[in-house]
Amino acid sequence: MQRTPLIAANWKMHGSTALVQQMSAALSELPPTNLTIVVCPPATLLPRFSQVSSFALGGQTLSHEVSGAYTGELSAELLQEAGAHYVIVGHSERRTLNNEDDALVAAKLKRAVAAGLIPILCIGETLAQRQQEKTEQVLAQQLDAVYASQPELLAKSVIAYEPIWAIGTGESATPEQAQATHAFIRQHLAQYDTQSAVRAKILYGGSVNAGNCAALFQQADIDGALVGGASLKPAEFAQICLAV
Ligand code: G2H
Repeated sequence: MQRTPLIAANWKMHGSTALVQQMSAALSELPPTNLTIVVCPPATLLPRFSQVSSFALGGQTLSHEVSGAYTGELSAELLQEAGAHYVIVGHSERRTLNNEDDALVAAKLKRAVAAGLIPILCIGETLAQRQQEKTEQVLAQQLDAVYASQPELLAKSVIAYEPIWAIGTGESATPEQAQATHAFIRQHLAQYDTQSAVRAKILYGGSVNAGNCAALFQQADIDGALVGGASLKPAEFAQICLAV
C-alpha cells in the first residue's frame, strides 16, 4: 500500500447512543498510526460523539442544494455543524432506493467539496453486469459522470469500490478480483489527472470483516475499506483497523 490508509465505518440506518460510546471507547484504545478512521453514523448520532481525537466523523449522504425548502434533506453545512468532515456520496443503496442517478451524484460531490467536506464516492457494478463483463464500462461511466467535466475534484475525493453483489451478502470480492478492479479504476482516474490518480485513496467495500481484511489490504491498489455490517461491532472494527 503506497498511500496512507483510510478505513470508514458506514453504520447505515443502525446504531444508538450506546454504540457511539462503545465505538469511541474501542477506537480510543488503538495505538497511534498514520491510519485515518472515519465513522459515518446516522446523522442524528453525529453530535453524540464527544471524543473524536482518534477518528473523524462523516455523513452518509447530503443534499446537492445549499439550503432551502427541502423537507428531510441535510446540507453539507448542517453535517459539518454536527461534526462531520467526510460524507459518503453515491452509495449503491442511495442510487437504488432513492433513485440517485449519476448526475445527482456528481452534483452532490461538487457540493460536498465546495463546502469543505471530503466526499467518499461509491461506485460498483451489479452481479449481472459483472457476469456480462461490463464491470469496467459501468465503473468508467460512474467515474466519468463525476470527474470528466470537473477533474479538479479528484484531488479532494476518496473513492470506494463496492461491487453491489458483495454488499451485505457475506460474499466479498476475492483480493485478486478487487485488486484487478482497483488497478483499472486508478488507471481510469489518470485520464482526469495523473498525479491525483497516483495519490487517490481507493477503498474496497462489500462484506469486509476481520477475517478477510488483511488479504485485501495487502493488495497494491487497495488503500483501506468502507465497512458496513462489521462496523457495528466495535471490537471487530478495531481489529480491521489494526490489520491495515
Ligand atoms: C457496503 C458496505 C458498507 P457491508 O455497503 O458500505 O456494507 O460491509 O455490510 O457489505
